[in-house]
Amino acid sequence: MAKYPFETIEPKWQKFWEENKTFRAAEDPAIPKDRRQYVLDMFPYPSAQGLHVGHPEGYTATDIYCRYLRMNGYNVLHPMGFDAFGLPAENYAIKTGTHPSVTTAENIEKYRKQIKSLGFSYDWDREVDTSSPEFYRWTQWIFLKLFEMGLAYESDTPINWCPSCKTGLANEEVKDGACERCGTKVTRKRIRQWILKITAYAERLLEDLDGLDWPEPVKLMQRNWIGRSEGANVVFKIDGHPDELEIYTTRPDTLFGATYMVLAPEHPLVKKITAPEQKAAVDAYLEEAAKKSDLERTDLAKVKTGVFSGAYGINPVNNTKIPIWIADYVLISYGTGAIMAVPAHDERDWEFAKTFSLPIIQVVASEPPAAGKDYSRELAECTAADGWAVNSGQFDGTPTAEFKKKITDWLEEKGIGKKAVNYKLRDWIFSRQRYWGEPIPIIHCPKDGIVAVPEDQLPLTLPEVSSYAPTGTGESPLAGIDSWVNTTCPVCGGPAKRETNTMPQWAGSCWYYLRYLDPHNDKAFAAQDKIDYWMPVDLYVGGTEHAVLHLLYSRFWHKVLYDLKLVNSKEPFQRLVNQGMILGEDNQKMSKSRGNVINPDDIVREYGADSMRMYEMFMGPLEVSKPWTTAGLVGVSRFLERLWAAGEKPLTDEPGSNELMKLMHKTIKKVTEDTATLNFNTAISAMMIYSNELAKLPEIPRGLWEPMVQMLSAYAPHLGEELWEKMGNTGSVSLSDWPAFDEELAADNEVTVVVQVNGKVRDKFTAAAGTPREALEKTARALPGILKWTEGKEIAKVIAVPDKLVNIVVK
Ligand code: ANZ
Repeated sequence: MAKYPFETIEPKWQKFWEENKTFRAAEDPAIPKDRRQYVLDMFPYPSAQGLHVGHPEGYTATDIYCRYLRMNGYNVLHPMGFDAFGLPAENYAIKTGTHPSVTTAENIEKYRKQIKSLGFSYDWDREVDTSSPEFYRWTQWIFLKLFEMGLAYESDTPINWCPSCKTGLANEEVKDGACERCGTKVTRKRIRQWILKITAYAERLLEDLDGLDWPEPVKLMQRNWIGRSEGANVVFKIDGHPDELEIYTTRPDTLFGATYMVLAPEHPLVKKITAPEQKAAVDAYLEEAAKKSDLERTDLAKVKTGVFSGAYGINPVNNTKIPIWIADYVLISYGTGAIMAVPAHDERDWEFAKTFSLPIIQVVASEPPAAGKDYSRELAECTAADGWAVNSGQFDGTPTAEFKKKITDWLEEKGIGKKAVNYKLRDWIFSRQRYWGEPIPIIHCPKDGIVAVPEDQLPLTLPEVSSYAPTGTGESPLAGIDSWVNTTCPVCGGPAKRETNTMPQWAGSCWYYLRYLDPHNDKAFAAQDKIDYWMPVDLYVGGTEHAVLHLLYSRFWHKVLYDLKLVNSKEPFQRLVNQGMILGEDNQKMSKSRGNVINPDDIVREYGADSMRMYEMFMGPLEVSKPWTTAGLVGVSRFLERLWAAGEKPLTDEPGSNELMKLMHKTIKKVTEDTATLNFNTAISAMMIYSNELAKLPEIPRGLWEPMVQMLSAYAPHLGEELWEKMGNTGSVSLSDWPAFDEELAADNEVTVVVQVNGKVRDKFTAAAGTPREALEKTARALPGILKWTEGKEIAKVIAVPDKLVNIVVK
């Protein structure tokens, strides 16, 4: 078989597309809104390692889809860029002294080349680099809008601190108590921070999830992260004290079971109500608690600690005096920072009561209370489930849900309580004490306080520094550059100092999808008409790792821009698809230490970009994780070789047999529907079956060959272009119309063909009814689920029963 010359074809067409700007997107007003599609990839962080096989997976999927849409008359926006601020470049700078901008530029160059070598149809004129001043000028501008709206504020708070990266971390960046990046145990450090008030948007971030076409697990993760909880705030009097103590509870129905109360160590009442004889013990406890992270404090498995304040609260439902304790399992940052403790029905309170021998009173029973039944005995274990009230005075027998409502109404009537909603979501710690990020455009003036850098002075560019190493004092390396730090106040003109913290790595990706719309605009982050033309993003494809970070932060920024009437949609990404992970041949996650990493460059060099693209799409459904198999890759590459060979055959103007005509219409229908729904693997199988039939002919009817080449061009665009040209066409196949099919001819349905190895069912595939034996056999043999069983074995016999099954007998 003639070797398929991808080495010459692929660069040839890449050059053609680049020179002709084939995939430039323009805002043609004649194309109606529903014929415009904005298809977005999660842009890469340009690391020193270069692209990994996971990148081409999502990028190929969107590329096929975009090519399909264009050929169907859609105006498609499909851009690419680089998320270029971040720690690796900075850490490398600390080691080698190379400026992060130098390393970043080199890495971007490498990524761009790699991405281009895969033949994706991006509009490269729209490329963005979040670390370029032209880009981050607008990141800073949006920050100033947040500041003007009171959504960016300074606060001296204890934050998560990574002692190794020497920087503050957002809650989202802490995994199991350790720094997400380096794995070092996170500690608490009180430093001055810039914080974004994402909590002001909690309700809307939650509500608007409903209207999004996103994978349910991602929505669920966001819902849990936002963590809406409904309950009541209840006011307790403090015995012999003028102050009152307000608590938050989700179980106001358990008020009769409150046997003590707890204040968070940081609660302002601690100092006021602590009895003199308890002061020494309380002070010692506060000091210990300050050293722990929220995670350590709330860990259920940890031994509960606490100290008695010496004061008593008065339970409003029965006027019982209950002791007020101070304990670090109550967080100051949630609810009111104080609780009523109901050990019978709350696990944490149960542990605490057991530790400190506090009373436990059951107030919920698992069945309606029977007359005469005794509920005064101590429970054997804590039960959090709903049930019926007991030991609750006139409310006995009331079901939990009803009781919650009743008691809340009662509290509201008395003016000692009210309905309350709380969120787990915390405000976003937005400053980093590092160099390679956007400088925060703020000036500190001794007279005027915190002042915004005037917009016309943006971008506020990063100055050169001699050392990139973090100072570890809680200040960024920028703090060491006097000439940059010392400035004048824009309000009074007096001497003032610049903010030296930088923004976190998430800042640029919060809005990059908007910059693609108008990347060279120096008057606005994007022109309004361009935003109106394209937004929201119709399809966003990327990995699942961004479920709560990037995808929540960008939704928040987008809503702020929406409130400022700067964007036209409430949500940035209407539809989200998560690609599955590509595993190593050993079914394990690819990693250097396992030595199972596949380098896309090697594959492109050896088999060509089209084989790489086709194979990654043929491996299985886009959303599932699947292992790499070299045999599978070779199979796909042979398929492309056969197509190439078929393309060398003479074309005839004869129409071809009725049978083939029918198969053509069925194939077009299948490929059309599967491509539109991102079911690329099954579309590829259909093309394989059809083209194998065509390849058997001595001369191929033009009318049968042409649609094959067109459909192929979405998947294997270089080969598609070359075959199109060989047919005598001029111009790009990607500008031709997607082939149409005749419903009637395509009708006759598909069948599921079961594939057995030695009589055991191992896989199945769908094929057009009537697909001949040899075609079934070929498809069956190439299935990844079958190769597993046949590789390295001798195939003794293959039995194919059309429309039913293929049985492969191996020795
Ligand atoms: C009494 C009670 C009885 C509670 C019961 C639970 C079960 P979510 O669902 O997470 O919102 N709580 C309130 N504020 C707290 C704080 N700052 N730190 C730690 N715990 C706090 O949980 C709300 C429940 O967590 C509240 O309801 C309160 O305990 C506790 F059978 O009040 B509950």
